[in-house]
Amino acid sequence: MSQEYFSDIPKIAYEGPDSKNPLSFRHYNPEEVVGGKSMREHFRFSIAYWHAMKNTLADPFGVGTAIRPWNEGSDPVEAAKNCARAAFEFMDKLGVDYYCFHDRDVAPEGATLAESNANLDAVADVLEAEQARTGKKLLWGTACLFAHSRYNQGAATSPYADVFAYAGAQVKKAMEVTKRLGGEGYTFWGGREGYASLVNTDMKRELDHLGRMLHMAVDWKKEIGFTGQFYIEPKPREPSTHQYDSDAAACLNFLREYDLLDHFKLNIETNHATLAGHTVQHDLEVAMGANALGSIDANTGDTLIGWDTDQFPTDIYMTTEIMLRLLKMGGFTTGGLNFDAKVRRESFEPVDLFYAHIGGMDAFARGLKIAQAIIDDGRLSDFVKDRYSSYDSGIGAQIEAGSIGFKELEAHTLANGEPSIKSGRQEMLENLVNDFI
Ligand code: XUL
Ligand code: CO
Repeated sequence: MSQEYFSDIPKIAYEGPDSKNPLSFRHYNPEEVVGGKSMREHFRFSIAYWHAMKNTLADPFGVGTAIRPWNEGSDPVEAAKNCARAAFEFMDKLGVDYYCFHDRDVAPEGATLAESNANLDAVADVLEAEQARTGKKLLWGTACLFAHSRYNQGAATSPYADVFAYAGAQVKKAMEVTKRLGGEGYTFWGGREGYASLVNTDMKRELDHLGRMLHMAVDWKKEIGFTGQFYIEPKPREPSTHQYDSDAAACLNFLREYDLLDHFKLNIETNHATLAGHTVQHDLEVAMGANALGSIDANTGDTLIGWDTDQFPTDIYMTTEIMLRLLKMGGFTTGGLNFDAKVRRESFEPVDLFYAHIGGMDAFARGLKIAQAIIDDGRLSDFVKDRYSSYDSGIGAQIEAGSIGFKELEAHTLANGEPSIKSGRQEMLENLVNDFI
């Protein structure tokens, strides 16, 4: 290996809950088996290249603060190659197996599409070599269709057909590079696929165009033999005022309407669900109900700020809620837990990237152990099962089977009288969950 960027940081090891070493895992023990599977297999942790390696920590009020020596240098493609090497050194020391990227995170945009594509190929050579050297893998790739000024009014939903064409060309290349690197998925996050105002927007036409773009991607996937999973990542707003993929339910409706549901799953991001006025567990349940939960962008927001602050997840209640759903689903297949999170601009040193990821991984390890204990205990799921048990036989079973209608419901009610119902016991169950935390 060439230059070391984290020479003063050792490989992060599991030291157990009593360790006082902040550069160690207290709970994430990759080979420890929980519920029949190692922690490493449960989580399939991934770093988000754009945040971990590239984010300068600028905000709307101030310049970047981050010290990131791997991004320095006068030749942008050489700097991008150094960044790629630093990313693998980081993943290796952290013990994370996967990464995710946008095309423009890993290689700089050139003056033309041809130049941008050549830059991407040149850096992909390094990524491929580093993957082979370390065994690390690409969880998913994506195209950045929101940063360049040409996309200021959208990409697939831009009013300008030439912009649609540029975006399609960019997705085509990003898919090819993702395939070349053995990517297990490909994500579509509709950064500016929405509107700032309806005063100048033909919404129906824009939605049709978005459907067209995704169909073209499905066609291209077949043509090049890319077998990774496609994901849509819901988010209600920011940067656009309204984003068409606003939440899990809106995405599923869009996919059904445009006959795309067979080809896509959802990549649910914690704080996007919160911004949509839901909880992450809500959007996970909506996705699971349609058999469409594919992957998770793990982060958290700050309710006092209300922006997409992309903070590292440290809340054990939240990780427990996420892991309860993931265990219920039987775990990831192609997806994983991608830390779409950035350190605060006050935490500007490279070592802060380690503290942040260690914290997220430990929080999920605790969430997993707690969720498994709640499942093993069985009282919570038994309660829910019992709550719906009137549908297991009699009139309930007939309703579920679709074998009766209003006439039978009327006859039943006339004979049955006033229904007897039981308490929902919310507080008792909240106490029960707390007993495990
Ligand atoms: C933005 C966001 C993106 C996607 C990938 O809020 O989450 O980084 O994950 O485009
Ligand atoms: Co995301």
